[in-house]
Amino acid sequence: MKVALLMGSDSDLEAVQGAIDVLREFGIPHEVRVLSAHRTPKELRAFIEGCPAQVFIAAAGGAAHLAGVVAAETTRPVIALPVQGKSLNGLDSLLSMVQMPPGVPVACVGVGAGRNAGLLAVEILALSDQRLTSAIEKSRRAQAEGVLRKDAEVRRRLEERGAVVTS
Ligand code: RP5
Repeated sequence: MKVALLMGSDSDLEAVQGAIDVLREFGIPHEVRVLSAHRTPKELRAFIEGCPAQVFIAAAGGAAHLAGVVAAETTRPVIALPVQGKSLNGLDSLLSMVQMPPGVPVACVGVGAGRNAGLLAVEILALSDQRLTSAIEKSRRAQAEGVLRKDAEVRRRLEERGAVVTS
């Protein structure tokens, strides 16, 4: 198991799904758990102590302490994934996570940015895995080709409408 993916509630699963998808795409062994910094603090600590993961992803909403609590219990990298809750469009989760006081850092991706959390975990693992580095490079090339195909398609449609698309 390389990545531990923790979420504070099962209601976070939708936001976390993008990270799970990425880890599957890159063939990264991972474990997904619902463990809360507030509601199950003892179980959370026990899990981190026994967990062999090299990277943690911690997703939570509201007063989102999960990532900071995980980071307090380990020196391995922790990626915080703020989840949009019912009240403040996720701004509460984002600020709770990104504003860690000095000494115990977490990396923080955007609100609901599950895929980026997964990709960042893969990039950290790739530091010591050339196969993963190559896989990331291949994925970036495919992504760029997708954008260039859209560029050509948009330009073609605009040309059809008589819009000027070259300077
Ligand atoms: C947080 O409280 C969880 O991460 C979740 O985003 C939020 C709400 O939890 P539920 O009331 O949906 O279980 O701890």
